[in-house]
Amino acid sequence: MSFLTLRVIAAFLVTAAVFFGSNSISAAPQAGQASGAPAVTKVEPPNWWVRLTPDLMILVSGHGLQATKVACNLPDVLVLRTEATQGGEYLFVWLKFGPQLRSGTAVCRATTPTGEASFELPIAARLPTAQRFHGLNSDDVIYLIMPDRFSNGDPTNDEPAEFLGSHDRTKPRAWHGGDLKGVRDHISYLKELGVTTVWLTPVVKNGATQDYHGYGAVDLYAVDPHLGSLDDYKGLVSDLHKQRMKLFFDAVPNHVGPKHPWVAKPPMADWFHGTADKHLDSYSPIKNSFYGQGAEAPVKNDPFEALVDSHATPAMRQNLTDGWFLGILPDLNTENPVVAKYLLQNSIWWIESAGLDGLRVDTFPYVSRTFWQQWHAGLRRLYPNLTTIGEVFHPAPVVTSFFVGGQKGWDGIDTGLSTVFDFPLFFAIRDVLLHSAPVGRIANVLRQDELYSHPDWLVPFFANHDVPRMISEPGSSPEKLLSALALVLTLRGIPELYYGDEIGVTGGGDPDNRHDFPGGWPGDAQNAFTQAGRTAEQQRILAATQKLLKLRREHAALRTGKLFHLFSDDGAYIFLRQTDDERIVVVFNNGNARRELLIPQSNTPASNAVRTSLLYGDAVATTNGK
Ligand SMILES: [Ca+2]
Ligand SMILES: [Ca+2]
Repeated sequence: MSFLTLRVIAAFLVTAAVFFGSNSISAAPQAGQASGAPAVTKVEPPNWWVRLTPDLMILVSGHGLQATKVACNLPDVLVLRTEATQGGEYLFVWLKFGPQLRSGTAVCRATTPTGEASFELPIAARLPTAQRFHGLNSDDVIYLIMPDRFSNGDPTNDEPAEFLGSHDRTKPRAWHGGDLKGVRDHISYLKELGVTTVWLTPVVKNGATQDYHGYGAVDLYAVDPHLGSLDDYKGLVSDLHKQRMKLFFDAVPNHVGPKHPWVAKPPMADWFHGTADKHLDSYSPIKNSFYGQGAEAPVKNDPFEALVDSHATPAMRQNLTDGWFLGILPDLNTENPVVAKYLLQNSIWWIESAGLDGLRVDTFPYVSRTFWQQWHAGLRRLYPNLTTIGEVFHPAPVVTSFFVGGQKGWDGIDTGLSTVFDFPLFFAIRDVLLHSAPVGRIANVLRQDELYSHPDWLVPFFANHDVPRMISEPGSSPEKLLSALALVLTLRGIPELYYGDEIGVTGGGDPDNRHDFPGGWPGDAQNAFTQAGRTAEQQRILAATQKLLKLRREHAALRTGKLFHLFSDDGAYIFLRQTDDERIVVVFNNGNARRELLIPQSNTPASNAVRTSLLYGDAVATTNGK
């Protein structure tokens, strides 16, 4: 039997403020376009693939597009029907593909009362799927990067011509110049660190000067020019795949940015839930006191209780699912089948374009479960192994598990979602390490694992881009950071780490938790990507992180072993992970002094162990088989 041990020096009370990290930005109306001869300005999707789907819906933007007839030149591209909206500023074209379809470019002509306009749809053969669309399992470790803040691989794209004034590294809410090439340039750093999967915050084109975070989309079919091009994105995935690593795309079907052209001119009257002038706010009307919570209790998480409650009225849920997030972000009407089709095709387009292994799904509970069921069914028909991880920002497993697929909720709906980020464990780890909460809180989260169809796919984490850096919380320390790291890397699931925590990057709440990675920019005072450039403290934290990741790689029990509680009280938690070949015990002491604990071995998976060897840490263990 091996023995692995962790220690923590001290614990103090702090308050963690957690909130979602999008910025407030106001809608700007688009200039009106005179009608006249028809013209096409945009085609969505811009291209497609042979034998991927039997049909396709195209959204053509422009003006004068009141087509009386649309026909395409390829014999196996059949126009089923069309619909012009907004006085001819949008034209929907539903295509059906014949069985003989070959790769090529379909040229489609729209005839209108004032003339003719054409658009092209390149249709390509699919790339081999063997090395793509694999999905994740507990052998993987996710590393979250906000690409604007990681590394500037291409200074020429720091301030694209259409976004003058957007770049300023001295301003925490401005674009800083990091990009896809910067991530690509540091794949060897990630490989040496020991993570397997990169999750990038959204790379789609954003519209406001403060949208460096990516959550204010204005074009769902383009890479933001600050970050690079679609070819840069495909190249990043290709380079990661060559290293047997994976890429996650951050999908946001709930909303777009206020500057999206649709907000001023929606393609359909009910494209959004409400309008820029009149809409609900996503904050629930449910007061804390409704479910017996203290009315004065600080709000630390999103209010999803009414969604889970089979007794709630539709009125109690509507603000959550139909309201504009933060009262600002335009909420897509995912009950409109045309919107749903657009969003499914958009996800397929990104997955197919880049060979993605999965999607992180933003603001999951804010979208109807019927939409998720259909969206996942559409994705799984093509990519059965794809992993989707939902963001459900809530501390209760009974709430987070409600949104995971593989099981039906009270509404009879299986959302199809692979798994969720383990926010209950996140809250427990932070409360234990930072607020002196009883360590038993960790076992209390784990005992509820059977609420999930696949607890082994849960994503334990202690930090992301929406919460203050662990190391900078009041009362925190490098030892607390390392304890949090060790817990998420040894408990069950697919762990997620947040860029920079491996070297102890500091920072408070958003946007202070999104500092530039030191050394990511030419001329940076230090380069923490290299050992020579790291401070002694950064090197110490990095070496410990690498060591823990290496142990996880080398010991299947830490990845796939069954987890047993051996001991739990206010100050310590001891668990064992077991496979057929090994047993590893993890000892977590949240006190500032050594403890001696006597753990009965009888009738536990440790029952006949007579020898231990230390894998990590500085505890001493002796066993006598009893
Ligand atoms: Ca750049
Ligand atoms: Ca919504």
